[in-house]
This record gives sequence, C-alpha cells and structure tokens, in this order.
Amino acid sequence: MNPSLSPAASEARYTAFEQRKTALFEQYETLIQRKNTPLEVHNGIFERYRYPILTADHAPVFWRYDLDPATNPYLMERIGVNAAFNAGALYLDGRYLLAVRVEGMDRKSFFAIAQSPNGIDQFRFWDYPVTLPETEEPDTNVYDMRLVQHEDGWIYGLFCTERKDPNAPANDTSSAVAQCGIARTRDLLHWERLPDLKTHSGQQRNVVLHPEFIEGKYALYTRPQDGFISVGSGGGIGWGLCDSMERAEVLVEKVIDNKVYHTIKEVKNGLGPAPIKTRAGWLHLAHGVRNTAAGLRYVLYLFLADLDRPEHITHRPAGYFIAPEGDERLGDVSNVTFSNGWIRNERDEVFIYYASSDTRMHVATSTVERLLDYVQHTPEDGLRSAASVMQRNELISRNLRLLNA
Ligand code: M1P
Repeated sequence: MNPSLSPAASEARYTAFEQRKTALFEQYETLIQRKNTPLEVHNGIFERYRYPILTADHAPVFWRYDLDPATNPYLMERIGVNAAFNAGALYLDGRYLLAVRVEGMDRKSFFAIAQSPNGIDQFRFWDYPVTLPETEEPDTNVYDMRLVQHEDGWIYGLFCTERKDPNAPANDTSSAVAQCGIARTRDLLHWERLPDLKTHSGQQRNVVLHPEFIEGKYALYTRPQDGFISVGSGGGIGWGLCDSMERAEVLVEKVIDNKVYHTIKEVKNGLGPAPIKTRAGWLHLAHGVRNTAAGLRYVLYLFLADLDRPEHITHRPAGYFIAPEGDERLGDVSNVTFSNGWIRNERDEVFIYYASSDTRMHVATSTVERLLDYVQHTPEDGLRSAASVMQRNELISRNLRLLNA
C-alpha cells in the first residue's frame, strides 16, 4: 500500500500491477513454448528454421523486472537485456545446452546456460547466469564461449576477455586488448577460472580447444591479431600445442588457414566451435570476414582436416556455407553470421547454432554425412573469375548431357 494514495487508488494500482505481471509471464511462456519448424525451401546442405531460437525476450522476466510492488510500483523493467547471441554448445546427458552470450543494456556481456529438450525450440535459461570467477586482472567484458568436453574429463569454456588498453592515450576511451580467458567445470554450474592463455602474438580472439590430446599435449586453435579489430599481419586460424591448461602457454603458433585476397575471408577469419570428429576427418566450422562499402560482412564456412594430423587441412570448399539472409541481416552489428557452437547427437544429426547480426540466435540442422558430402564435393576456390566460370561450365555441361539424354 502506498500511504500517499487513497485506499481505492492503491488497490487499483496493485490490481494493474498484478495484471501486467500475469501478462508478462504469459507472453514469456508463449514465446518459450513456441514450436519451431524447418523452412520448406532449402539447399540440401542444411535446413533453416522459421524462428530464432533465442532473443533478448527469452531472458526470464525475473532477470529484468523487480516483481515487488513495494519497490517497483510501475512494474518497470529495471535491468534490461539487449541481445542473446554467439552461444557455445554442448550435448550432455541428452540435453541440448547453450552457453549464451547475453548482453545487458549496459553493454556488458555475460554467459548464461539455456537448455532445450530437442535442440530446435523451447530453449529456457537456467535461473541464474554463470558466475564466472575473475583473475587478478578483472575482465571488463567476456564473450563468445566455446564449450569443449576434453578427453581429460573436464568441460572447458574458452572465451574472449576484454580489458581497456593500458597503453591507449587518455583521450582514447575505446581501445581494448582481447585475450583468451579459460574456465573449466563438470556441470556448467560451478566454474573454476584458470589463468588466461599466454601466446606471443599480440591479441587473441576465437581461441578453441581441440577435444583430444595431440602428442600428449593440449592443442589450441588460435587467431593471432595485431590490434583489437584488425588482425593485421597476424591473420588466419592458428594452431599450437601447450603442456597444461592450468598455465596454458602456446610458444609456437602456426597459421593453418590464412585469410586470402578476394575470398569470403579476405579481411579476417576465426574458428567457430571445436571440430566434430568424423570417419573422414575433423569437420570445422569457421567465420570469414570481407569488407564492403556497407561495412564488414561475416559469413560461415566449413573445412575438413586430417584425422591424425588435425593441423593439416584436406578439403576447403569455396565460398560460404551460411550467410545472413532476410531478417538475419539486421541487428546491432548488421550483416553478420557468427557461430561458436554446434552439436552432433547420437543419430549423427548436426545442430548448427549461429547468431545473426550480434543480436539473436538461430539453429540450422544437417547430418554428418550431408556435411561431409558438402566439404568433400564442393570445388575449392579457383581464386579467379575465369576459374569459377570453368567450374560452373563443367557442371552445366554434365547436367545438360543428363537432361538431354
Ligand atoms: O561483430 C562481429 C563479431 O566480431 C568479432 O569477431 P572477430 O574477432 O572475428 O572480428 C567478435 O567480437 C564477435 O563477438 C562478433 O560477433
């Protein structure tokens, strides 16, 4: 009861509060229960789905609103959520789990686990976001966690930790330093923070742990970069070994997938989730970035690496695998598709979790066999228009022979 209001006015306000609260929870439940369906038209490689699987609106009502009429008589959103994107993924005990990058309206990202019974809809956040311990040098922002169940028994979360650049001039309030933060857990509830990865190449983003030991060591995919946005001379997906994750240090970093002029990864690239082990090799999902008059364009691509020598790439299909389409094109950072999580279940179905325009999460589905067919039979980039025409002409001739037979 508000003492400055008459009993009748106080009662009316309370009723309005309760009604709006009920409506908020009902709308939320409708959103969570909404069935997702694959789009009928697809390219044979994967299916897209009608709805995003996670948005800012999927953040629970009790994360955003103060539900006490005494402290929030107008039922205002007190701590808003701006976006839910760039999620790591893990299939654990039949549960499809995402470590989502949730961004508050204050621009700080944090991780929160969302769970679905089937991988395509009903994603619901656990009650509390991840409480991630800090190191002695606190992170200003953390994002883009890659979850990996390593053969050592731990589940690792590797993510980007960002801090203000201590060497930036006083009037530069945006320059930052990005490095790879490391945490580990057994249940995604309790997390142990380990020291950040040490490399000898400036900054790091998009670092991914290989799920198996290589020559008895931990193996890491890196993305050395000279600056915060520009990768400069250090571009490409790197590879390096380290003795321990408790004091992770990569002494020698070798670039295994370069950025290349006039391709979808001309400006930069970076690995997505940890690779999937298949009969034909390690299947990889990555993002490539090119520049356009409208800004950077981020697309996803696949490649395959040797089973015994994962640092050796055997198949490089040309061009993109997934690019922003329709509503996906628009958001806080438009024209971006980004993925740091996928799941292969016991039926060899693959759930590709990708974010659009740094705003929301989607799923695309395929199978291990279809993706292998795609990586093994899509021609490599000929790097010249004439080579592309030759590839296409060869396909057209074969098809016309078939059609006219
Ligand atoms: O804004 C697009 C993406 O930009 C960065 O990726 P990269 O380091 O490859 O440029 C990351 O900040 C990523 O989170 C973001 O989605």
